This record gives sequence, C-alpha cells and structure tokens, in this order.
Amino acid sequence: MLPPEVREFPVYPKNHSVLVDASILLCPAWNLPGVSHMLYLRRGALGLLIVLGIIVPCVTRTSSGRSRSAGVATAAAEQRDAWIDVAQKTHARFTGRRGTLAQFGDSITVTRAFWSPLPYARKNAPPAMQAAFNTVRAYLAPECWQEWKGASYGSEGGKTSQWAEENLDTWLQRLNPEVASIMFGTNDLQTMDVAQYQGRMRRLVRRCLDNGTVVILSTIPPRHGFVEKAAAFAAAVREISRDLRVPLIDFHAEILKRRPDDWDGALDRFAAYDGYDVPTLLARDGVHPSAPKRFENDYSAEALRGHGYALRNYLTLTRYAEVIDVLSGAASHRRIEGAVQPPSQAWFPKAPPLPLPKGPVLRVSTVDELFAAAARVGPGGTILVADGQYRMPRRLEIRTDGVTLRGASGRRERVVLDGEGVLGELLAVTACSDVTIADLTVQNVRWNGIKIDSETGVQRLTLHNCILHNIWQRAVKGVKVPEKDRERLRPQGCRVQYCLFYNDRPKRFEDDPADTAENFGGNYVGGIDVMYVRGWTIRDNVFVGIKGRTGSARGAIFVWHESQDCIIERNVILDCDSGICLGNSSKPDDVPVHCARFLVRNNFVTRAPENGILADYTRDCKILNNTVHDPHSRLGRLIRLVHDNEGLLVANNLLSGPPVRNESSSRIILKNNLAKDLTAALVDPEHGNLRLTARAAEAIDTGVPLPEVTDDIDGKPRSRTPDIGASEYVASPAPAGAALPTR
Ligand SMILES: [Ca+2]
Repeated sequence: MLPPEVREFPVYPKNHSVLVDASILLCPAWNLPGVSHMLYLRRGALGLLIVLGIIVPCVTRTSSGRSRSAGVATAAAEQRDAWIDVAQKTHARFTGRRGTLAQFGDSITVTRAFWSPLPYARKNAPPAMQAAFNTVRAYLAPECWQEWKGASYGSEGGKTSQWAEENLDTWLQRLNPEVASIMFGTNDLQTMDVAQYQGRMRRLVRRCLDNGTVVILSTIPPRHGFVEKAAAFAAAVREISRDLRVPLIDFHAEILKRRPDDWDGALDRFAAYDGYDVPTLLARDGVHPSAPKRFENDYSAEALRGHGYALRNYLTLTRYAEVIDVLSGAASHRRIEGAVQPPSQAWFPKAPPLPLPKGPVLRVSTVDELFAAAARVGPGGTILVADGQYRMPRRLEIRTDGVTLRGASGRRERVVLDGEGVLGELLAVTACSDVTIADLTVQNVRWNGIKIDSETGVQRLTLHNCILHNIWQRAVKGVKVPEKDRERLRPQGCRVQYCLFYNDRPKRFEDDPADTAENFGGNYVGGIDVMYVRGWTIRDNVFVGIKGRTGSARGAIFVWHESQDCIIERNVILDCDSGICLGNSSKPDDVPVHCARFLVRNNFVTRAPENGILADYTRDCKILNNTVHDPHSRLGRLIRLVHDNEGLLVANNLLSGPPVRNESSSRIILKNNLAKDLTAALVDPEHGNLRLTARAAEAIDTGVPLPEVTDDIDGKPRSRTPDIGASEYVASPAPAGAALPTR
C-alpha cells in the first residue's frame, strides 16, 4: 500500500497490448521550498524510483496555505457555498419549465446507462442517496429521466465541445432547461489542446448561465493513453467551476479516489473481461465507464468502485438534489415587465430558431419606434423588437413585401404586443407577400389578434413561434375575398407553425361588446378562422382553453369558404370547445364546398366537446391518424361528419371515447378507426399528452399503412406496422445495462 498522500498513475505504452510494469508516482515534497509534490517514475513492483520532475499540474492551495491534491471530495464540499449565489441569480432569469434537466455530452451521456436507470432500482443505496433520489423524483420533469437523450437534446456519441458550441443555442431555445449537466472532453483529447478545450467549455457554461440555465459541470473520466491530458482537462474544468462558481461533479477525481491504480479496464489484468463487463471503473476500451452486470443498479460502496456508470449516476443524483434544494428555496423567479407565463409542457412542439436576418435590420424598443419602423421598413427588411411590453394604441399594419417582424431575443413570451383589452385589431397584414411574424406575443385584443386583409392579396405569410393570448374573437383571422379577382387575391401558401393560442378563461360579455346575448351569446371566439385560402400549412401549434361563454366557441382551427389543398398536422388542441373544423353548417349558396382536398393528420385533440374534428361540406378530404380523447363527451362528436362530404377518407384515427359520428349521406370511406376509452393506456391524457404506452395494445401496430402518413406527431417515422392515432409507439429500451455507448 502506498501512503495516502502518494498517488500512483499507470504508464501506458502506445501499444497497450504490451505490458510495461511502470507507474508515475505523485508524492508530497516535504522539504523542498516552493515545491509541493515530486513526480517519480517507478519501474517494477519493488520500485526503482527515478525522479521525473517537480511540476505538478493538479494542485490547489487552500486559504490556509496548505497544499493538497485537487479533486478530492472535500473540494466539492468547500465549493458549495460558492455556487449557491450564482445558481440563484441565474435561476432568477429562468423562463422555462421547472424540473427540466438537460444532459449535454457525448457517448458517456447519451447512453441510457447514464441517469435513466435511477428510477428503476437502487440496490444498497446509502440513505443520503435515497434521500437525494426522493428529492429528484418529486422535482424532475418525468421525461427527463429517459426521453431527453440524443443529438437534438444535446448528447451524441463521438461528439466534442466544438459540436456543443455549434449547437448550444438551438438546444437552449428548444429545451430551455432549468438545469444542464455538461460533460464534454473525452473526444476532444486527440484534437484540442487544453487552452482550446477550456475556452470552449467556459463559453458553453457562460451561454447557459446567460440563458438562465443553472449548470452542473463535470470533469471527464481518465482515459487510457491520455492519462496526463485527461488530468489536465479535468483540472481545466475544475478551474472553470471555481471561476464561474458553478457546481461541479469531479468524476475524474472520484474515479481516481476509488481506483488510483487500476481504474483502467484496458489494463492487461482485466484481459479476461469483455466490453463493459469489467470489474473496475472504466470499460475494456479504456474510454467509457464500465457497466459490469454484477453491479447492475447497485450503489453499494463496492459497486461505486466497480461500476463506472453507477458512480456517475450517484454523483449526478446527489449533486442535482443539492441544486434542487437551492433552486426550490429561491424566491419565485423574477419576471420581465409584462411578460406572459403561458401554459407549457416539455412535449409541446418546440420551434426551431429562425435564421439570422438577411436584409436591413431596424431595432425597436418603444411603441413609437415600432410604428415608425413598420412605416419605413423596405422590402426584405427586418424589424427586431426588444423584450418588453408594448401597449398598442392602434392597429399596426405591415404593408411591405418580404418584411419580418420578430422578437429580438427569440423569447416569444418576453416581447408582448398588448391591446390591453380595448384594441379591436392588433396586427394586420395588408396587400403584401412573404411576410414573417415570429417570436412575439399578441394579447388582450377584443376582436382579431392578427388580421389578414385577404381581399388585398396576401400571399405566403408565415406566423412562427408566436403566442396569441386572450384574443376574444379570432386569434388569426382571414376575411372573405370578393368574387372578382378571387383566384389572384386569395391567400396562398401561408404557414402557421409553432404558435401557441391560449385564453385564460372562457369568453365573457365584457371582453367584446359586439358579442351579446342577442347574437352569439358570448361564444363568438376561436383560434384560426380563414376563408378562401389555398395551400396553407397549419402545423405544430398548440391551442389551450379557447372557450365560449357557454361552451360553444368556434374551432381552434376553422377553415371554410372554398378553401383548398391545406395540410393541418401535428397540432395539439386541449380543452377548447371545438377542435379542427373543416367548414361549418352555414354555407352560402354561392359556396360549393367549404374545404376541398384537405389533409388532417397526426393531431392530438383532447376534450373538445362541440366537436374534436368536424367535416361539414367538404370534398375529397382526408382525416388520418389523429388521436381524439374525450371519453365523457357530451355530444359524442370526437369526429363528426355532417352534410355533404363527397370523397372523404377517415382512417386510422384513434378515438378515445365514442366512435365516429357520421351524419352525412355522402360516400365516405371509414377505415380502421379505433374507438375505445384508452385513458389508462395513454401517457397523460389529463394534460393532453395522448402518446401511447405499452398498454395501448389495441392501437399499437394495428393501423393500415397509408401513403399520406409516413411519420407521426413527433416526426418519428412510422413503423412498417403503423399504429392507430397520431403517435407511433416505440418501446423504451431496457432501463439499465442496455444500449451502452458505441462511439
Ligand atoms: Ca407500430
């Protein structure tokens, strides 16, 4: 045994199949002034010692002046007081959903051996670990145990800190995690020097903190063939954690603490073992943490020095629980003046960020600047609106081709155009094409939130990542197009995508003096209502709580009057009176049908009592693979077909509740729809998450293949045996041991 202060590192020749019985010893230098440690090369078990040098990379000096090797457990304990303050201040800027934990890293992170097994079994866990688990289980967003894995969540095999730097903004925008654990470096060892690596890691941490995301930083494990460099990388990360005062998981030190001599599964002494099944902390490849079967889901002291992923899970769980304690003790987070706090669920569609503006940019931060910019912006120009609340005195018109009006921060809830409950119309697009409105909120409007002056010829409008909140007639309204010149003027090729439509409560009479007991009874309210449109795409939007005073609101999505060739897909509609309406029962004589050649697929509709999906005067439309959940539906109209619907195909829809209600006498093909209350077999129908669980056997693999449906509501490809409904079920891999990384 070596004395406790002496650390030993094995020496590896380039070709590690050749055993060289040598190590480097790191020993305290008791007598030499200015030198804390000595480095020796030791050959042979008896220890022929050769002095290599006196420079020791990993040394910290405590406030008492006493030197010790860095990375031992006490370092993290000492550090805690340092990071609490920064974590709380960071969290004050946080705008996303509490309980979200992102894991940014490479193969050591994307594997389901990391983090995902924890909820299943924790044999021999010490009481402190069990307490940490209870804290985390009560706090963590459930999908962050298993589902936040893969490149789009910031983890992929073989990736480097450079990849992270290139993609971090996208991840932050998409996930907006409350906390992010970051571990990169193993794949940087061959390609980067320490300074480059440290610079990148430092920038990653800073950008997370700027986002309001609390960072838990991790050192990399030691690596076979890169012992000194991995140690230097670990030291670099410790330094960042000290400088930026973020919590640290010192995986490198914790491994060396438990296995100073034989952490490396590539050592010849482990030649009898294969792959991950090695009884030390690194696998046979000398790169990845080990995962020996005998310690699966075991957190005994013995397992923590014999199962590399168990050790990482233990360290991450306990550190994250500390962070939760700090964050949940913090005061409720600060709000931007006027910022909205919309309903949010981690599985709601997330908008990809828009590309940077290409043409001239006008930056505005006041109402006056906003109106002035809209008046003078040239074709192709961009108006970037700073975070803040804009009390709008009148309707703002966009009248110029190719203009983009967007929030500067990309945070739609922070750029609020507010009608304050008195403005009739807030934003209007008039006589122009190729306009984009993005990354902002329109709220508190009596009639129309965004008005398309369709009679003036508005083409290829894109609404992207907007919030429409408390709009009391129509959030998006496209009006009639006069018969003269209709083919030229009708709005074509428009997109409404990644928008959130929500009202805080059902409509009241005082919201809209035009909606009275004598005419609409307080029910003249809806989401998107457009007429005479062609070639629209309405996808990846969320609609929550669009309700009339007495439960008879218009559709969340309502398209009518000779509209043609539209796609309505991947929308989530939750607790609205009426879901997706192709047409309605009032049809003027000069309108032959309301909707022709529409494709409605892969939507979730939960509790829309007036009708989930309605076809009412349509021609050659397709309603495919939607999931509609409303088992206690008062009218039984999960899908309702009424009046003429010639050529309608209704197939592969999952109706969790009453079956298709067909009141139409047209030739309609009803094919392979499933009607059954699947409340217990869906992921979270109470909150509108209608994805299938393994219990939904009636829906899994029982669909008919349809050429129009090649993916699902999440964009996942359909299996060869497609499921019924909007979501294709994919079995979760076994929780532990399975799916270990390949680089
Ligand atoms: Ca399937």
